[in-house]
Amino acid sequence: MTDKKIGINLTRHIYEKQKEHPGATGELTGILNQLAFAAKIVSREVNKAGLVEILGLTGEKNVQGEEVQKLDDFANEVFLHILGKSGHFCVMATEEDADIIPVPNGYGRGHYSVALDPLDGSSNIDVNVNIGTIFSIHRRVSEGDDGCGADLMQPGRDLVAAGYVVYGSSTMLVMSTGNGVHGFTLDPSVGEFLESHTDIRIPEKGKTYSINEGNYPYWSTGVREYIDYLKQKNPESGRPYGARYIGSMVADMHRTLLKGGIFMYPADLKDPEKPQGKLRLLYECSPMAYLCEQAGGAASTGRGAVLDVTPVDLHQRVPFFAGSVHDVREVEEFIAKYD
Ligand code: FDP
Repeated sequence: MTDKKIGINLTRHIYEKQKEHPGATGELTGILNQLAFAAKIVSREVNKAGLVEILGLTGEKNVQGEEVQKLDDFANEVFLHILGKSGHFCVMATEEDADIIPVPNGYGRGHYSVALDPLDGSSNIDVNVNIGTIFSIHRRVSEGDDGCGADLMQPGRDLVAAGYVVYGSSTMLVMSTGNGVHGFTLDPSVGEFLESHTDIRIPEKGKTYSINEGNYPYWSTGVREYIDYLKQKNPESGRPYGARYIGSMVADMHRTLLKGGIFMYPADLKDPEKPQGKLRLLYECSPMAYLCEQAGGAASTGRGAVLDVTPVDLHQRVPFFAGSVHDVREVEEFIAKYD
């Protein structure tokens, strides 16, 4: 029998990567297994969402002032329950909770912190469009028993692992532990994530741009000039670019990782309360930036690497431009020139 016939599951993949690091304790393997388990539970619920009473709003608003969907709530509970009791973490944070989340008593504290967007792209839930989970894992920096905010508020450069799960035409887990980016597709018949995309590399230059263009009047001059430029006819440089925007960060980034191009959520003047754009640093931009760089791409705030931003707030937002190196450098040039 060959690996090709049976497939390599996530556990074996992580185990084999771990063997390349003699000092590894196996804790990261345990973490990724628990994340995969939680993702399977959420995937099961997403797949039958139209059939059971789980579509729609809870009637509450989250810390960001956004309407909470029932599936948002469910995914948040599943991930916190499973990860909180895994013994691997000292503290957690999610998009749904204003403050850091302590690990429940009686389950031990581990050497890591985790920040999560349990269900990203919530506005797409009710219309059966891809949604996802994003996770980022840092090694704890505090001492003592319980972890604290400092364990979470670390630059993306110090991540030890990050990834996402996309619940789409199939459920995929894409992650990196600092050795490239690898993708695993859930085989529902055996209930395992099987390796399907080894060492994902982002093409150096893309053909598509991905942005909510309805926000055009609210962008800076640099961003508007860049988008106008992408739409000009210039076959030698591959323009005009095609447009692709799902409005679900995980799905848009998944396409960008596999096919190249650029995904953007710039700062805009639409909402004075969100002058830095919409996407959150800790559990959206940092982990996606980590994956981009691990796949040979780039991720920028427009003025520097996202991974170099030191967080000052748990739910901080940053402008985000990520994907093919050529395209990210080009938007940076426009921003430097016009803004
Ligand atoms: P959503 O509001 O549906 O949860 O950060 C959340 C997010 O989706 C991202 O997944 C997505 O890229 C972005 O917001 C979409 O925002 P716009 O609706 O403003 O385009």
